[in-house]
Amino acid sequence: TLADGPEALQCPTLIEDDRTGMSPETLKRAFLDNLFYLQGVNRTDASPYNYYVALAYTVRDRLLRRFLKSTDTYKQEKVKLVCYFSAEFLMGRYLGNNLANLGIYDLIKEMIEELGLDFEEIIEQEPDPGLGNGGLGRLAACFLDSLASLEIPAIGYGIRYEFGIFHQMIQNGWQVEIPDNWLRFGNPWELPRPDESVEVKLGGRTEIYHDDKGQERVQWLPERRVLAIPHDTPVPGYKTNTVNALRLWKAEASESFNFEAFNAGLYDQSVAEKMDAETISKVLYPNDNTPAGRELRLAQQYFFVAASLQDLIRIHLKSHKNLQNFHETAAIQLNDTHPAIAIAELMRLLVDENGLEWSKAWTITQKTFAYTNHTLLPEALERWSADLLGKLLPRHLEIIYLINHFFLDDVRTWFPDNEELLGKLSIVEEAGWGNKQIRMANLACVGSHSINGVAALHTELLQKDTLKEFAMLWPEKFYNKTNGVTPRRWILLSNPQLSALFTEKIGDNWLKDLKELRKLEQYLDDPEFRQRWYEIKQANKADLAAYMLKTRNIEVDVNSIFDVQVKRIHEYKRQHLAVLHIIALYNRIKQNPQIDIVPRTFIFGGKAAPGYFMAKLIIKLTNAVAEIVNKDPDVRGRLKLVFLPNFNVSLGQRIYPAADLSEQISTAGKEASGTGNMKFAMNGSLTIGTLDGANIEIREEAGAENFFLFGLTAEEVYAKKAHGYEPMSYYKNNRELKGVIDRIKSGYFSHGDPELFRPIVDSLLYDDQYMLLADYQSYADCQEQVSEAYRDRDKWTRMSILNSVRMAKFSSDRTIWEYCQEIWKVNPVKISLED
Ligand code: GPW
Repeated sequence: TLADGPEALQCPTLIEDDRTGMSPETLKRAFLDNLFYLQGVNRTDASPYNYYVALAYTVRDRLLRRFLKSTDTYKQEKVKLVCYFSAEFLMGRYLGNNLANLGIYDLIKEMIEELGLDFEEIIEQEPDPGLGNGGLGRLAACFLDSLASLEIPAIGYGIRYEFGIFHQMIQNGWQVEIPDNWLRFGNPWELPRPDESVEVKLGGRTEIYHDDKGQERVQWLPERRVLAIPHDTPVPGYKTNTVNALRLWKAEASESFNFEAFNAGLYDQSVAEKMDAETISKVLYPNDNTPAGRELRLAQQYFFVAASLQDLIRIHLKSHKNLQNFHETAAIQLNDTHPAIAIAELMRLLVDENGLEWSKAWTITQKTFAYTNHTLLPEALERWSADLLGKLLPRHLEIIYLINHFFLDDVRTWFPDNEELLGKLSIVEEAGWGNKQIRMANLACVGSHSINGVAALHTELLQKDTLKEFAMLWPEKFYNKTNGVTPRRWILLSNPQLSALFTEKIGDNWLKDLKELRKLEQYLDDPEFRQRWYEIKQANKADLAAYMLKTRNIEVDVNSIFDVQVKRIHEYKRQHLAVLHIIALYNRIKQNPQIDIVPRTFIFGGKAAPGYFMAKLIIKLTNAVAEIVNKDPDVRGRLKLVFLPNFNVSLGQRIYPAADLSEQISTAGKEASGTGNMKFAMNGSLTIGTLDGANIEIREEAGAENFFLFGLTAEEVYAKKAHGYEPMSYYKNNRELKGVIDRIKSGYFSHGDPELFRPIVDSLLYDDQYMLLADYQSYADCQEQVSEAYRDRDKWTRMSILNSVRMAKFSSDRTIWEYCQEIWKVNPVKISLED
C-alpha cells in the first residue's frame, strides 16, 4: 500500500522526460544518470550512500514542478499563507516519506531491487535531520505534512542549524554527546535561494530623529548585520499536487561588512566577523522543556523571525500597495514563545520602517499572530533579562516597554486599583535590584488574537492556572487544539505490514481520513483477522529484537511483553518510576526464583539535555540496573532491560510498531500533551498511563476498558502538595518500595558505591517533586493487571485492535483542520499542473 504508481497522482504527466517521468524505465534511467553525472561515480564502485544521493535527486526532480506550481498559485491567487514559526523542525528522513507521498514508493522499491540493490540499506544512508529536541519539533514536522496533505498554502520558517540535536552514545552506562554534523556530505533535499537573502541587524543603540514632515521618530543604529540565506526544502502532501516549503535560514557574514574590514587591511578581523555571524545558525540548543537563557539563543530566535518577517513583507508587497492588510496575507503561528520576539519585530517594521501609526500597527500585529503554549512547567516559561535583551535588541526592548505600557493602561481602566492583577499580567517582571525580566509568554498572549493549549487538560489548566489572568481578561482568545501525528510517517512508513492489512480490508482512504479505520471493528471477532494482527506485531517485535541484538548485543524473547518508554529524559516524565518497578520485579525474583511472572523486555530510549544532571543520572541508573538484571542467572531471561542509544525519528519508526505496552507515566498535570502516546496507540500498543495530557483523550477514544490507568489526578496532585506531601511516609509504610530504594541505596547497582545514585534517592525521599512515591503502588498494581491481560492473547489482541482503529482523533489532519477553521481562517487551494 505504500504506493500504487503514477496514476495515484491524479494528474497528467505533462513532459515525460528523465526528470519528470514516472515509468519504471524512465525512473531507472534517471537514477543511473544521477549516479554518473551528478556524482561522477560508476556502478562498479558506487557506495550505498552514492545510491541514496542518486535516488534522492531522482525524487526531488519529481517534486519540483509541483513545488513551483504551488508557489506560483499562491502568488497569483493572493492566498492567505499559514506561516508556522518554529525554532525546531524535527523532520526525520525525507526519502521514504517523499516516495510515499508521491505515491511511488513500491514502484521505486521494485526498480531498486531489479537493479540488484538493497532498498532498505539505501533508505538507511540518509542522515536523520534532527533539527529539533523532541515533541515540539516533531509536532511542527507532522503539521507540515498535514498542511500539504490538506492542500493548505503554508510555509514553515525556522533555522538551518549546521549541527542538529547531538548524537547520543552510551559509554559505561553514561550518556556521551557527539556533534551531529548532518550536512557534511551535502543535503540533496534543500534548494539554497541566495537571491532571496535578507539582512538582519543586531546590537547597537537607538536614536530619535525628525522625519521630512518634522515628526519625531526613532531609528535603530545597529552594531552589526548578518545575512540570512534561505534554504527551501519541498514538503509534499500525501497524493496531492500541493508541495509547500520549509524555509530554513542560514546565517552568514554580510558581504559589505567584512569587505570594509578587508580593505582596511584587517583581514583577520573580517574573518573573525564572518565566523561570528555564522555562529548564529551553528547549533541547536539541546534543551527540552528548559530554556537556555543565553545571548546566542536569543540571537537565533530574533535572527530567523526577523528574516521570515522581511520575507513575508516582500511577498505581501508584490501584490498589495501597502501593509494595511498584512494580516490578510499571513497567519503566523508561534510555536511556543521561541519566536515571540516577532511581535516586537513586526511592530518595529510597521511603525519605524513603514511609518504606520502605533495603534494601526498594533491591530495588524494582533490579527497576524497566534500563540501555542506547550508547557505548564513554570520553570520552562521563557524569560529574558531586560539587560540582555536590550543589549542585543535595543529598539525591541523599547517597543516591548511601550506595548506593556499601553496594555497595562487598558487593564487599569478595566480593573482600577488592582495592583496584584497588574503585576501578574505585566510583560515586564520586576525581579528586584532593578533586575527586570521580560516574560515572553505574556508578550505572546498580549500580541496574539489566539492562545491555545495542546490537549484538553492542558488548555483547562492554562486557563485555570498558568495563564489565568489572561483567560479572565480575554476568554474568547483561548482555544484547545489537541495535538496529532501524521499517519503517513507513523503508520504507513513505519508499519508497512499493518498498513497493508488495513488497505486489504478497507481500501487506502484511511490515509486521508483516519476515521475509516473504525470499519475494522467488524473484524474484532474474526479469529483469522486477530491472528494476522498478532503475527504482524510479532514480526515487528522480531525486527526490533534483531536490531537490539545487532546494536547492543542483547538477546530478547519476542514472546515477552515489549514494554517501552521512549521520550526525552526528564524527571517529570518519570523514567525512574519505571526503573523502580523493574527493581521491584527483580527483588520478587530474588526472594523467590520460582515465581511465576510474565516475561518482559523493558526498552528505554531518549536523550538528556547535556546540562541536566539528574536526567543523565537516570540514564546511568537504567543502564546500571540493566547490567545486573540482564545477567543474573536467577532471572533466567524473564526480565531484560535495553537502553537504546540515540533515540530519534528513524529509531522511533522502528520502535513504535514493535511495542506491546506504551509507558505514559508523567505526573498528572505536567505533560502538556505527549505525542509519542498517539504513535504507540495507532500501532496497536496498549497504554499504561496517568490522567495527563492527551492520555485522557486517548483513553476516552479507545475506551476505559482498553487502557491501563493508574496514579493521582492533577487535582489530587495539587491537593497533596497543598497539604504537605511527605514522600518518606510512603517509603516507611511500603515494604516493597522500601526494598527497591534500599537496593539502590546499598550500592548494589553501582559496584558497591552508595554515593553514585544518592542524588536520585535523596530527591525521592526528601523532596519528590514529581510524586513518584505517591504513585508507586498504584503503578505496580496496574502493571500486574497488564501482565494478567497479556496472558490472554485473544483479550490482548482485541484491546490492541481497538486502540489502533479508534485513534482517528489523533491524526494531525484533524488538528490542522481545526487550526485552519478556527484560528487561521484559511481554506484548501487546489494546485493544477496544467500550464
Ligand atoms: F517547554 N515540548 C517540547 F513547552 O517538546 F517549550 N519541548 C519544549 O521545549 C516544550 C514543550 C516547551 C512538548 C511537550 O512537553 C509535550 O507535552 C507536547 O506534546 C509537545 O511539546 C508538543 O506540543
